[in-house]
Amino acid sequence: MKNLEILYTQFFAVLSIVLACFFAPSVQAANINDLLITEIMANPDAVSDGNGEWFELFNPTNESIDLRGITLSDDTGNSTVLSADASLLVNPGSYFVLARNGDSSANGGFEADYVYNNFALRNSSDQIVFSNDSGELLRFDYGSGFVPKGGSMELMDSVMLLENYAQSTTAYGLGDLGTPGAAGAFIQPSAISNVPLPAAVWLMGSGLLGLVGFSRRRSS
Ligand SMILES: [Ca+2]
Ligand SMILES: [Ca+2]
Repeated sequence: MKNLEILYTQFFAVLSIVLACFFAPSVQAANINDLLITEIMANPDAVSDGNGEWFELFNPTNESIDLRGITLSDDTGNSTVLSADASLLVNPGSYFVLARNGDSSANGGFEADYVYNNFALRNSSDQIVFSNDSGELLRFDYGSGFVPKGGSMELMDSVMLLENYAQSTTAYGLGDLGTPGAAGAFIQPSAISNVPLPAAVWLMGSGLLGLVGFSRRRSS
């Protein structure tokens, strides 16, 4: 009877470990579509649009996301490939500012993380689209009435819906309103974990417990 109990425990311990290995979920790497477009300055007032337009990304995951080789475009002919010598990383929990002009003495007074060409943010309606060879990865559309003069629109939530953006109230540089590269005045999206606690951990744990129970019975 004791031998049967030991066999029974041993069987379930091994079964648990086999199941844990079999069903262990693959860890999904953070991707472009995890990024949030947290701020858009389409119509600066302190300087020209050609100098002062920018938009901001936030990486809410716990992994760096590489923008290198990604195409930034709209639906009306603006298109540019984001290039870099090595990588173009948006770090975990960090903001990243893409701008038309990286010279802080000419762009209204902010630091850009990346300067793009052949991409403008129209003051009426426009799109910000990130894509690669596989297709679109991230998209934001805005229509007429969205863009204020001399102020950015900041995301107040973790969902990129038009109604979740509001005009910034914080001045930067020459006096336009916005928080390029920093948290805004509103509730900011918080960093989230993109790696869920795998069920395998629980299964493995139960398997190890089974083995512990087995060895204890043996020693007793
Ligand atoms: Ca503009
Ligand atoms: Ca900001």
